[in-house]
Amino acid sequence: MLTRRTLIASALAAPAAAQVDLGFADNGLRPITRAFPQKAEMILQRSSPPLLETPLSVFDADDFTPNDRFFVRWHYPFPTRIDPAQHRLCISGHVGRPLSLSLADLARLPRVAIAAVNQCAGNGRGLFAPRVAGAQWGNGAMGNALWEGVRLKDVLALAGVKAGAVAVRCGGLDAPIAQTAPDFEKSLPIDHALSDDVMIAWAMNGQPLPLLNGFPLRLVVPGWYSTYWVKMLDHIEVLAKPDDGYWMARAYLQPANALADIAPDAPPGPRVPVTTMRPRALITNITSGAKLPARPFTPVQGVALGGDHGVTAVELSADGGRHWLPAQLGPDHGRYSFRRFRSALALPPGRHAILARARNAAGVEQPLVQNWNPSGYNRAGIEPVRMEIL
Ligand SMILES: Nc1nc2c(c(=O)[nH]1)N[C@H]1C(S)=C(S)[C@@H](COP(=O)(O)O)O[C@H]1N2
Ligand SMILES: [Mo]
Repeated sequence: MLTRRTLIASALAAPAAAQVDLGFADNGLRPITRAFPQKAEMILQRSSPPLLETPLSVFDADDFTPNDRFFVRWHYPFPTRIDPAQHRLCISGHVGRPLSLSLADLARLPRVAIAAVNQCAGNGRGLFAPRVAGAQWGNGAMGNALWEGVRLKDVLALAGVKAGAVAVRCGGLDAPIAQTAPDFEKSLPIDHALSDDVMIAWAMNGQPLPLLNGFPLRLVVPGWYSTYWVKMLDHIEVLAKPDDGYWMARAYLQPANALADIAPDAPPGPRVPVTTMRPRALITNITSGAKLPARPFTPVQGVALGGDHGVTAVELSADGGRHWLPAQLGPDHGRYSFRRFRSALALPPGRHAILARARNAAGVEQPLVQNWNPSGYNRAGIEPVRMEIL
């Protein structure tokens, strides 16, 4: 399965000129690109290292996001040529037996497959008001895939985690250009690293990982933001003390409350690492600003994610949240997957703001008012779609 050499040739070539309107009020149009290997049409946020966003219409077509439309995010340059036969995953640190595992070694462990949403902690950042610095994503810095591989805990068991371990730090083949910049490494608390659902994946949607999505191996941390889903995974270090590295101690911190919400003019206050995702529903068949012909019922559909618990309900409102109508839910691919919803609303001619609200199995529901924080993380509020019936 992992026999071919992957080559990225024209990856960093100039983008095409087409523009797409993401519905930003004052945040500009985005160029469309087809210039990246193993990727079809994507919204270009940055060429190098690449930031590629999935157009919302892709989520309207399927519960699973095709690999060639799946978003891409890198902090640092990464190798563009990887020989899977030479790749090794090294396990070191607070273990009884340090290991260097080939892909063939990993393939001998019990296999698992989990459908899970990979969502950037900054998904929707470009919609924050007031605006915040960082990649100006619309809501396409996410995707749903069936991930296949092995459990992290089974790999750690091979190495033998010693008593007193507190965290598991993971890193990949990418590296900063400046020697002084910190390597991109992320840690999971030991209890989470040893939980059943955290995976080391080599395939998504039945195919080897695309190079840009982490070929040949990546961490998959279902229910947690994708900053932890380390790509091109090549080293795992078991730590006997908390990770004080830049990417855990200084970056990806959010206000220490459930919604990561803080007033724009408030002092920073206590902060905690970004971890679990919250429920979200996004309407995918109507874009903001659409003008649609009048008909008895206007179809409204989209995708929802439940965060770290499954989606239990999606409700729609066309009157600012006074009345809610339950939408019909599509197939259940497991608690971490996208769940589709569909309904039809009787909308009279005029302007409307359609609201879709998701709830998860823990009873967490999307708030009407958007949360805000200066890093643009954990966007969780309802996303109104403003449209007009002619
Ligand atoms: N090695 C490595 N892994 C990484 C990153 C990175 O910069 N390097 N970025 C993380 C972040 S912030 C995101 S949003 C996801 C994006 O995953 P994708 O490119 O497969 O969509 O990768 C994560 N894993
Ligand atoms: Mo991210």
